[in-house]
Amino acid sequence: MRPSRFLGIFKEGPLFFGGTFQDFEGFQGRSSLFRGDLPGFRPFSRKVLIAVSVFLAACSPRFDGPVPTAAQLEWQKMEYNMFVHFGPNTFSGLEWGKGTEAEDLFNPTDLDCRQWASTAKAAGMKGIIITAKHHDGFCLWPNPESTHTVAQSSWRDGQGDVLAELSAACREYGLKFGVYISPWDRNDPTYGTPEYNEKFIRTLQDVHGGRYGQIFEQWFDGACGEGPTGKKQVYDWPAFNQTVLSMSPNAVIFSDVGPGCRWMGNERGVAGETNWSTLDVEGFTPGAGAPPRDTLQQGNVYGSFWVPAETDVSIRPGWFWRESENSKVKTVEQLVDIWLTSVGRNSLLLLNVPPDTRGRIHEIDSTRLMEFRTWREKVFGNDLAAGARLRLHPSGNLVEIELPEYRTFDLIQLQEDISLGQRVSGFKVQIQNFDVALENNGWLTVAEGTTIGYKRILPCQPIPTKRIRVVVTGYKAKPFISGLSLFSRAENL
Ligand code: FUL
Repeated sequence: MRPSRFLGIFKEGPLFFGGTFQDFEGFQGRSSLFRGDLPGFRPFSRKVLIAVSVFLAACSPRFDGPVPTAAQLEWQKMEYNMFVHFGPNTFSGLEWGKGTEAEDLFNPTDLDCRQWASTAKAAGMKGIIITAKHHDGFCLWPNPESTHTVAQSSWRDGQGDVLAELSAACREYGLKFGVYISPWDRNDPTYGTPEYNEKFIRTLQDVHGGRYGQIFEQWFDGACGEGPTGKKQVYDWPAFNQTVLSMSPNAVIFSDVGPGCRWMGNERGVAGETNWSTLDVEGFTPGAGAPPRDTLQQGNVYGSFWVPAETDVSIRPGWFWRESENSKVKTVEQLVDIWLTSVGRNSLLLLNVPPDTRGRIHEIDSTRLMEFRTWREKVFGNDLAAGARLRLHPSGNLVEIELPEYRTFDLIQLQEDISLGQRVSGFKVQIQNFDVALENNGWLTVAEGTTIGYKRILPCQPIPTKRIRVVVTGYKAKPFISGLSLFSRAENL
């Protein structure tokens, strides 16, 4: 590789970015960047790679593919949120309540939404999404459209409102607040008639009307079973979406096909190794009319809409708490695997942590969440790319870094600047080590893949090296790698 084909970059600092043009001293114009006579590497900061990427984007041919909205970009950066399944099922042990349960069944003895919020915060999560209404139809708030709510229960003499308490707790702890409102309703007598759609729209309006503050995500499950009269509902999805967006314009709407974000296709926490944030949605609906599951897992390379994947998975076998599963809370190792196959594969992780019959997150679950956070801090808190120097090929196809000394890592994290769309369709990460690779000038491929997206984390063999390069082998448009980090499980645990 001729040095004249690289950009020289000159600023000290760690290897992660997020900066602006102003952060880059040499960013005065093209000539100051293309330093054809550069003998070698230059130190760089985390702020520089993104600045150069954006500069290259400006020089690149127009890219007409989908890009995220500001709300979707913010959403993606959250990375890790808490899902809360709570309601009559918590007390019955059912996963799908029948809708015939007496309202008094819902009777938490010590509800503490601040404990949920403080746990989520301490776990490193950024938001909480609660089942305001699950398929049994029971509403955790006094929904004037329903006669099957907390208002009809004797819990707190019918004066309780879980959404009010949780939204206030989220505000207090600096978390975003989201709601799951199931269209499938096994209690409502109008379910199966057009009247139900009108009622459901008014239900959405009630929650999004402002009394619970801003709602960052509306979760729509696609399930469409029978109601109390044995009829199924024909859902008016366009009207549901329009209602939410008219009242909460920044809400990201989850469903099998978005429009804000999509179901990732399974509940095991394993997103596709190839995972495009773009999807073809025309002709599809949530539920039975959704695209095949492998499409949901992988997205569509030339999909015409930006519909990033959300990975929902429970910390327990079931979605709702039951005592018998106290011994089955996922281990740190399982949670780490899920992190690598969700956040590490360009999706957001929505981890379900169901409160118990007291209305508190059980000690076993909260302890596990803290252990998991400690793991992440130990491993991801020590970026072995710190202090490295960078060379970036103007094409964007090659990023090469030189470490200050030999280092050994077993996880490689890459990021694309997705504000410019998702572009990379193939890449290799190579290290130089003449002891293990005699040919190809000592370069050895230690990881390779297809998509990168917002974040991609790849395990690799731990081989000491000073030089690493990312070779982009396929792309839809000029690629913009905006982050590269190196971590070691072996050395930090
Ligand atoms: C599913 C529902 O049927 C489950 O009960 C659960 O709420 C899960 C997150 O979505 O489709």
